[in-house]
Amino acid sequence: AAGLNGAPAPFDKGGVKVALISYISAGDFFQAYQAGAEAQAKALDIDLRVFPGRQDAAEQREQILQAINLGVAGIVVDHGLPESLGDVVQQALDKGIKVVAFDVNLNNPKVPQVEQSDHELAQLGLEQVVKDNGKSFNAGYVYVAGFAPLDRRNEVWEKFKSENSGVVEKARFGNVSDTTATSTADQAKAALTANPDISVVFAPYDEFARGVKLAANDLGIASKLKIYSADVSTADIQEITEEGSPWVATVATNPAVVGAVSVRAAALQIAGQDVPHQITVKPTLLTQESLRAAGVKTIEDLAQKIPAFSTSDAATASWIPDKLF
Ligand code: SR1
Repeated sequence: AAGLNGAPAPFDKGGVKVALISYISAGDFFQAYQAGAEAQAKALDIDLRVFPGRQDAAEQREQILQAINLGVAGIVVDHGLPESLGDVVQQALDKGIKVVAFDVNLNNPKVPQVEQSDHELAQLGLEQVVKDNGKSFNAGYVYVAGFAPLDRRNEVWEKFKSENSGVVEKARFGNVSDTTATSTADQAKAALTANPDISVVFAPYDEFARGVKLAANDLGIASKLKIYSADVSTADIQEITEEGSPWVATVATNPAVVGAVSVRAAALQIAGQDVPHQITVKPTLLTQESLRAAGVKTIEDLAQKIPAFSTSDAATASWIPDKLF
């Protein structure tokens, strides 16, 4: 380890051990998040230990204990179930390990919380829904309770429905697993077959939207449906912009930027510097129309056109390199 010139201890010497402990690793969002965390760690000469997520709460707990035993200086906890993490995270804090949480409410004043401004994300998506469809339509809604970002987005959906009596939720479904898109597709097929009058699906997670699109294509109803999502990846951009795609808008951050912000928040704490308790990376509305018009084909294209897709000013300091993408 070479260390960083002008950085505070222990980053002046380098090789600081940090663990990234995820609940989910499968899917574009989580792979890009991890890649961003790795890029930021490399720039800080951090020895990042990545523990893969397998949607297994017991394994994630065990991984936190393993990280404590490895003698890490910091832990980034990416998603998970708060009820199975509270006590092991407290053990880490008691040992002086700095902890950052992304999208899991650890409810601990010592743990900064990173999120993508999920209320705003859902609000922007639903404003586009109204712009395209008015305030009276039959909807499908994809949701799985218990994931902090989905629960926050759900609060906005519930409020939206209560304020718009013409919006009727005809079906609710969803699954989060290592095969989220295909299992959601099976459920969507059943829901859309049983409710042929659904014209809008709010699917605020890209794996959900991918599943609904698969179902719509299989059923031959893509031209009668509009899908609104969260998240973006190069593969998503391809699916949104292809001819005849029912996936008409998404609201997203660059997940790699969010991964980088999470590692920076851990680094700042390890260096003894202040980090706000709530750290937000703001999302941007991306419509099918705007992506096509701008000729955007990849996340890299987005990063060139929209500054928020290449970097964030959250959790920065003069000694932290933050131009990574
Ligand atoms: C199962 S939770 C999935 C969400 O986590 C991140 O916040 C992404 O935006 C994704 O939509």
